[in-house]
Amino acid sequence: MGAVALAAGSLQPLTALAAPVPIIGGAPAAQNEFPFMVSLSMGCGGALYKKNIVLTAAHCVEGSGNNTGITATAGVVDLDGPGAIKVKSTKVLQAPGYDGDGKDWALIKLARPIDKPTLKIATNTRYNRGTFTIAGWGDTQENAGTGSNQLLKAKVPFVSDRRCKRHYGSRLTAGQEICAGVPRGGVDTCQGDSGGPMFRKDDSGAWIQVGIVSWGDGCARPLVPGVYTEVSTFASAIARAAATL
Ligand code: 4AZ
Repeated sequence: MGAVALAAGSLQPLTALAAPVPIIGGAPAAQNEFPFMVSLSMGCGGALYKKNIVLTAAHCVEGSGNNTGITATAGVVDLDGPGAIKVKSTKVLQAPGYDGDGKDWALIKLARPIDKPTLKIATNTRYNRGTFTIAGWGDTQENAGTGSNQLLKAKVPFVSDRRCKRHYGSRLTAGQEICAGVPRGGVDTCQGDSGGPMFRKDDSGAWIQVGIVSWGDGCARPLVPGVYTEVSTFASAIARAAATL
């Protein structure tokens, strides 16, 4: 669905009782730490691809065409806090050929530009490795159903297609999907994080988006990675689609 649900799982350390945000493997993001993060009113996350275009997941939208029914909220970590920038959508473009299996990307055109930094997307497989950052306002536990008002962040390592298929088998569309997760579980995206970015630093130290939160079996389960849209595979299609909006 929406934001990055940094799923905690149920095994919380006792010290978590005293901590302000008792999320295993997750932590609150600082104001302006990820200025490209967007919360979408249908309960998904997204990232500013252009100042007036949000990149999100295809499964977060209902098709393509004029659409003024989505509100994007940016510029804040606290969705209820002051200073939130809220802009309505004008159009939605769902990945051509999307049928629920792979191709899980979509673009949302905004009624006006948001004056925040954009997040560049990976255009080749070079950064499809290493450790990724995930962020979002999604559920903090599997089946919590509530989401978080605060933007949360966590780090998850790349998981190879071969290892990811040990759990998902042929349900994983290798080449269109990239997996990430901690083998022991406890850190993950979850419902409400869908559409949000998975990103890392590139060689110049700039954030680069390598994934879009897409799906998984539950959240933060041991040996069950999260599945993300492989952005590099769709980079040219995304650029071409954006140019038509
Ligand atoms: C969801 O339902 C969802 N653990 C998103 C991410 C993951 C699972 C479910 C990955 O939107």
